[in-house]
Amino acid sequence: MTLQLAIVLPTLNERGNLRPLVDRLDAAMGEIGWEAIIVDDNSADGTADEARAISLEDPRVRVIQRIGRRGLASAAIEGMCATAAPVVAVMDADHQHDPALLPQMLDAVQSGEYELAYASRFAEGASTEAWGRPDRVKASGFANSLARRVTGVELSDPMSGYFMLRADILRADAHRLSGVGFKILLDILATVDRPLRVKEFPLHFAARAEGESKLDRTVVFEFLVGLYDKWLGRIIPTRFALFGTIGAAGVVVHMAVLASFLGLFGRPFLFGGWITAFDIGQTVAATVAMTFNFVLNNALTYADKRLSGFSELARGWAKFALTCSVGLLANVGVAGLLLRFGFHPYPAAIIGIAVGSVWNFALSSRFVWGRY
Ligand SMILES: Nc1nc2c(ncn2[C@@H]2O[C@H](COP(=O)(O)OP(=O)(O)O)[C@@H](O)[C@H]2O)c(=O)[nH]1
Ligand SMILES: [Mg+2]
Repeated sequence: MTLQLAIVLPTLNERGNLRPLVDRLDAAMGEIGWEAIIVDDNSADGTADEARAISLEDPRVRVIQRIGRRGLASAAIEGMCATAAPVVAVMDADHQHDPALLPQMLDAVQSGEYELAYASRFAEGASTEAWGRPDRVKASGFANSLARRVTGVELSDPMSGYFMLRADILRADAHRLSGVGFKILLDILATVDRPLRVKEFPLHFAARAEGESKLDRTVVFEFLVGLYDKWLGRIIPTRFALFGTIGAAGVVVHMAVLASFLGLFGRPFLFGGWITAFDIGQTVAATVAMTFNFVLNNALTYADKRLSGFSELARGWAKFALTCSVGLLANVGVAGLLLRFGFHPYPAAIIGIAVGSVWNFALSSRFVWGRY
C-alpha cells in the first residue's frame, strides 16, 4: 500500500485519547495508505510513551518527542515536514475532529481541483452544539472579512485546526511561517503568496474526549495576534509588541498602587526617616505591577508556552522578578549615562525604559518561558 496521507497529531497531555483515536483513524481510512505523526511536547502524562507503545504494534504511528519546546503551530509544522507522504493533514488529538472526513478531504486534494481542504465548524451543515463551549463561538463577521483580505480566500472558519494540503505547498513556504500562536491554517493561507483553491467541509465539532483544553485565549484575540504577526510582525516582533503593551499597562498599575498607598500611608515617616512611606509604596507597587505583568504575559504573550501549576508558576514568577530587577538596573544605568552626556531627562528616561524592556523581553523569553 503506498503512503498517501500523513496525519499530524500535535499533543500535550493526551495520553488517554491516543489509542481510541488511532482505532478511529484506522476505521476511517480503510484502504488508504496513511501514517500518523504524533508530535508531543514532552507531556508530563507520558503521552509520548503511550505513542511509542502504540507504534510498536502499528508502525504507521510515529512519534516526535520534543524536549524543551512548546507550541502547537511549531509542532504542526515540524510534523508536516517529517513525512514523505504527498498530502499532510493536521488534527486535534482530543477527538474534537471527526476522522470520517479524512477520506473526503483527501479526495478533494488528490483530485487536483483543490490544493487545501479543511473542516469548518461554521459552514452550512456543520454543528457545534456538542462542543459545549458557548463561550468560544465563531469569530465575528469582521474577523472573517479581515481573514479574507489577508488570504484572498472566503472562509467560514479561518481559525479551524483541522485541515489538509499538498505537502509540497507546505514545504515550499514552511520557512516563512510564523509559528506564533495556534492558528496555523490562517498562517499558511496568508503566507503562501497566491490564494489557494480551498474546499470547505462542514464539521460536527465534538466535545473533547479526555483531558483539558490548552488553548483558551479568545478567538478574537488569537485572530488579532495572527493578523498583527503577518502585517507588522517583521518590524516589531509580535511577542515583543504584546510584552511591551502589557509592560505599559504595568506602569499604569504601578502608579495606581503607589497613589493609593501614599493616599493611605503618605504621612508618617518610618524608621526615623531612613525608610519612607514612599520607599515602601514604591516597592509594593513595583511588586504588584511585576506580578501583573507576569500573569498577563503568561496568559497572553506566552499562551502557547503557558506555565501552570503552583511550582511552575512560583518558579516562573521568581525568575521573572530576577529578570526585571536586572532590567531595572539597566534602565536606570543607561538613562543616567545619557543624562550625563547631556540628554534631556525625558528622552533619556524613554531610552532607558526601551533598553530595560528589550532586556526583560530577551531574558524572560529565554529563561522564564523558554527552554525548561
Ligand atoms: N505539541 C503540542 N501540542 C499542543 C500544544 N498545545 C495544544 N496542543 C495540542 O493541540 C491540539 C489542540 O489543542 P486543544 O487544547 O484541544 O485546543 P482547543 O481544541 O482549541 O481547545 C490538541 O491535540 C492538544 O493536545 C503544544 O504546545 N504543543
Ligand atoms: Mg481540541
